[in-house]
Amino acid sequence: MIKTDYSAKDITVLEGLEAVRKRPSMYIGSTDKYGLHHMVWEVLDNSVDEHMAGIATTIKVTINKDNSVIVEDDGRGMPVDLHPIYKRPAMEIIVTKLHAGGKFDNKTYAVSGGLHGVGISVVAALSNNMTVEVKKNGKVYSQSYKIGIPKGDMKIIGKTDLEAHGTKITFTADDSIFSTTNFDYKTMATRFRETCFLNAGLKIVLKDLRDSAPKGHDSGEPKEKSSTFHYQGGLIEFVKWLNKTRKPIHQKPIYFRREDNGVIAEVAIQYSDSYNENIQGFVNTINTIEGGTHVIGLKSALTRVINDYGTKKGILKKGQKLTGNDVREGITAVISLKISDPQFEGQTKTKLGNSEIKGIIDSMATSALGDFLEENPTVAKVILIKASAALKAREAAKKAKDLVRRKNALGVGSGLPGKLADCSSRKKELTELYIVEGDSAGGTAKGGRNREIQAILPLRGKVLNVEKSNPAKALGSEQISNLITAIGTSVGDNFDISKLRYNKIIIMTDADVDGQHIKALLLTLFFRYVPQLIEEGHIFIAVPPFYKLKKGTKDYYAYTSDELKKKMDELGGKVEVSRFKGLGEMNDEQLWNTTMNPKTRRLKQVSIEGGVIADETFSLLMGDVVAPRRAFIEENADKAEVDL
Ligand code: 0RA
Repeated sequence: MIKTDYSAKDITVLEGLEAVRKRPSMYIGSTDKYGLHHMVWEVLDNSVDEHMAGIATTIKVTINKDNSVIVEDDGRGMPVDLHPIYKRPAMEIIVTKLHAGGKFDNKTYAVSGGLHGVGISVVAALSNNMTVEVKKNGKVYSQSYKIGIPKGDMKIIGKTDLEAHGTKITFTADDSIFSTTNFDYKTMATRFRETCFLNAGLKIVLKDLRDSAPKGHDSGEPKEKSSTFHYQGGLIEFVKWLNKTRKPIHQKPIYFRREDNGVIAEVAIQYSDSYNENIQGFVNTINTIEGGTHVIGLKSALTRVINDYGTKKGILKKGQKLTGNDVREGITAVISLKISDPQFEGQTKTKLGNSEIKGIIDSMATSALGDFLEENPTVAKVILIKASAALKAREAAKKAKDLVRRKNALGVGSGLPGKLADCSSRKKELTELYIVEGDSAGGTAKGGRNREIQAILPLRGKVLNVEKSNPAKALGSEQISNLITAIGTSVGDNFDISKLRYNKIIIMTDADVDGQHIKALLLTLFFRYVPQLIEEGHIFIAVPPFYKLKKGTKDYYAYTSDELKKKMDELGGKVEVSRFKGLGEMNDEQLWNTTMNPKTRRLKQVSIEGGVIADETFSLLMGDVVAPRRAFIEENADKAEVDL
């Protein structure tokens, strides 16, 4: 029978789990909201593996009222038999032993994996409680753990159908480890949708049992939120979904799945009439936001195949050659790889490094894409027409640029836009560029600024929506070219961070609808043309105060209604309160005090999570299709944050 005294082996186990609790970030990435959600991804991955093995069909994830989470699958069920060496139930070993994640059956099928692939034991170690229930052999087995230590032996707690099988894991994240234990429905829904796109046929049902009605708003019954994700079409449905905010130029996505040298590659591509390139890579279901050899291989094949086809069919004239950017204008693509030993590199470990993959994918894609174009001449033709248009626009833009360059060579001056009121210091780490809406606010900002470190670039009128303009037109527009010149880095392949002229680039607009729109246009421009500036934290939003308080002859400011209340209590007596409507209402000194003085102002740093969500956000915000945009704006209307 099961022994209850602890042997030497068990002590090693405890030491393993202590290491996890001592340095949780090493195992789960962080102890903030990202780390918290990684706990769910880790547990889910085991259930997804059961789907990949051809057993599980459905995974149910429930967020309970107390923020505990249930992940339940209909897979084989965690093994419950005695472990031959440890002489304990296998379930207990899997949950309590670090890196026992390697399943006992030496599985080769399972290639899903969270960021760290650390397994269930890490989640158990970082949970106040974990309960595992397994259905198999007509019985229900269960064991509970506290910070990874069994609360008691595994027990049989009931009977079930002889056919029933599966695992149900309930865990409560340890609030002494995590800075938050509040799960975010949208983060989870987004991840599960992606998981289901990448695993055709898998169904994930997400339920939120927390009372989601806003506080103080008594709606009677608690609202139950639920979403079901299930895509028979897998990647094909994924690209269509990514294009839901765009207008596709062919209905049927290009699709292929090939297996070669132990690499399983699946690719789906659909072009839209937009000008963006959106290629999402996944390796063993991990979104490779930083790209890597798989994406390089695909791009290389795409450029070659489309050129060859165009030349062969006489669509391209002799000597005409499409560049990679030409053939990728308007592309939405997903490449999903299953490989046995992925090497992840880069800052966020989301770049595939395996060098052999480039050639493997290139040759697979060359043959598969070639076949597709031959078999689908209508689709092939619209893609070639689109790429040829990009080529023409590029050549026209180059001519225009050469002309400007010649003019500049003849003329004098710094080449900086005339509208720019530059700062005097060239110590880059200290300097800031304020992009200001309108000449009048620009004037105030010029008056109020610290001219040593703060430069002002006033914008006249609207910025072009780059989501709806081709690169030649976008970069040719005066407004955008001024902005890019002032920033200094150039764009695209010419981007050079060492040429950045200011450490902080600060968008300062009114808090009204027009201001929001300009802000969105600028952020779209930055995201599409100089995303590195966002990634490296150079882009900020200035936050002007919302309220002005006047007592006697003195002015005070408040940024939120809470602050307003506090300030009024503090001041006491007769206080005049007004709402700041626009930057134009302030004089130089007020603007400096409230919004520009580095010691007292508020800035929001713009950040993006990257990958699928970032592209969706911007194409939704600024793209062609109106209905989903309305949903987005309504859903986010109450969020003051611009952190996209
Ligand atoms: C080890 C071996 C086997 C399955 C599992 C673990 C397993 C773990 C989890 C965690 C959540 N759901 C899960 N489902 C399965 C294979 C067992 C066998 O071959 O019978």
